[in-house]
Amino acid sequence: MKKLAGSVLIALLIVSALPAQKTDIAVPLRFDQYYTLDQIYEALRALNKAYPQLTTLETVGTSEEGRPLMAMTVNNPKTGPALSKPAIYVDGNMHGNEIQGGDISLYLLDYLLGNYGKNPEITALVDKGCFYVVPVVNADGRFHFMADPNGPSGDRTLRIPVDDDRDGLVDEDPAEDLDGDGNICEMRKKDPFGQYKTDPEDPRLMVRIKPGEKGEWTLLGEEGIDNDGDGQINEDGPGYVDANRTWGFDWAPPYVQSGSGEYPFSGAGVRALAEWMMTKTNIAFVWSYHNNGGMLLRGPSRKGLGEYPPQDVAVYDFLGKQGERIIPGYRYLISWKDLYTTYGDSGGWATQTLGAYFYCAEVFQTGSEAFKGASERPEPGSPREEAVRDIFEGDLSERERLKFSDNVVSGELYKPWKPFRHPQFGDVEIGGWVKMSSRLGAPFMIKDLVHRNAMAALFTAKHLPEVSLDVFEVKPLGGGLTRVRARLANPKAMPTMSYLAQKVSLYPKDTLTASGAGAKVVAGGVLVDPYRDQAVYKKDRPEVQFLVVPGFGKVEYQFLVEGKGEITLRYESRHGGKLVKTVKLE
Ligand SMILES: [Ca+2]
Ligand SMILES: [Ca+2]
Ligand SMILES: [Ca+2]
Ligand SMILES: [Ca+2]
Ligand SMILES: [Zn+2]
Repeated sequence: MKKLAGSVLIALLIVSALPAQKTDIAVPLRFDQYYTLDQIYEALRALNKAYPQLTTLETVGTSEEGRPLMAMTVNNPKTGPALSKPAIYVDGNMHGNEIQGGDISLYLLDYLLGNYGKNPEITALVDKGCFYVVPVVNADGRFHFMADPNGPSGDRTLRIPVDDDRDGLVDEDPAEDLDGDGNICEMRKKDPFGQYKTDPEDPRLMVRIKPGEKGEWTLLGEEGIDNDGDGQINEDGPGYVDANRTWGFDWAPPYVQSGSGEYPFSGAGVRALAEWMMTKTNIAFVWSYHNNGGMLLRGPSRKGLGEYPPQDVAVYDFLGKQGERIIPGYRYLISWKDLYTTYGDSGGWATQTLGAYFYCAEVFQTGSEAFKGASERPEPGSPREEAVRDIFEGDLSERERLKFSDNVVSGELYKPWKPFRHPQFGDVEIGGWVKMSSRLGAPFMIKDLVHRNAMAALFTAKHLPEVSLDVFEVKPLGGGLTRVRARLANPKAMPTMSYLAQKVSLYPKDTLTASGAGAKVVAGGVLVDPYRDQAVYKKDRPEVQFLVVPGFGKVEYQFLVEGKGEITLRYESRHGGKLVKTVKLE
């Protein structure tokens, strides 16, 4: 009996030690492991099946290797068609290895749909707005990153063959998983003239030698061999067109911006996605999830593009500061200034071509894998606090990350060095950080990350324009003339058109139109001062007014109408929805 219990226990241990199996996806979704591409698509189909009335699932394009690019729209048709409402667009995984964005996108969908009809705030949000979600932009990248042996930065780009080393061959020398453990780790070789020695604190790590010290190791880079015998190792892996450098605004050729491709929108999937997005004229805000560093980045992507209009900056500041609070440790920053310059990125395109507001979220901080007790941290408020916070959240030492791996996830994140006989280098050692480390949080932390990041997007969705149309005065002036005053108010942060879009007349402004069968509009314009009856009338076609409703504000219009019957005011806006009000003329 005792013996039997022991063997049962051993059997259980063996089962639990097996790698994660493909699980049946059920709604509500679980976020206890990163989903494969197939699981993400299975989850989208499951959500679509569970909430058919609120969701539309589409294939918007096809990747280089023929994988579908799937988009889900959340809209309640009972409150109007999708295009008639302000929309937020969310995507993830534009870089193949930056997989969290796919899981955040799924979480947002699962959260919205699961809480619809249960939580009044979410119900109202879904009823008022529209959500477009594309969990995986680089479908080939996610597929290969997860299915193939890789390091944390592998399979990042699109699968467009490029001759990286200009030897006439394409993709001829990728990195290889020489020891067959599923990871592309690092190679090192014993070398008394090497620049590294064994770390005296942790023999699994190495530290750079100081001047005059004897070396011990030479680092040879990623695991791999010289496949084409050109003397270089791993010099030309699959692809290298960057899905976030090939968009058709401020694109630059590869000698200026590496990875941009031979022409804008080189990627078939990215191009199809952009074409699809252009049909969604109601997109007011775009969120794109990348990793890593804990940043909420706004544009512009390049200094030369010029700072955004101050009214737009105010919108970004308001939403960004709230984002910092929702996701502790993350910082709201400007991409060119605080990070680096980019050409042809999706944010430039979204702001300057769609006229949307845009955040790139660089999710995950290595600081969340720190290994320090509360009493080992400085007292809050001490002068060192800022500096130490930078250490925790920025360049966490390898020693500390390794302690986290050892003590919190049973050593899963790091492979100890092991000897290997290499065809070109002879005796080497292979070891280091595994694929699912470094840029990806340990699986037990997924739920916190996806929830907080999805909630930051949800907060911006709450601040999509929410315009109301109110006819607040209908006053007979005598002689068959009536004065009609209307107010368009918006209690949310986003205006109905970004000031950047207004500045370059990117698309027609909102319209407020007055019409009636027995009525003629003889004058119409902005009501500047209702108390002193000052209006600025439009010269031609006074029945149509062009306008933008500001964030946290209002605009008022005045029409002088001749005749009898009814007058109908119609408001139409790409990002602010559509409204109609009819009033009787006395
Ligand atoms: Ca080549
Ligand atoms: Ca390996
Ligand atoms: Ca080679
Ligand atoms: Ca080569
Ligand atoms: Zn990225």
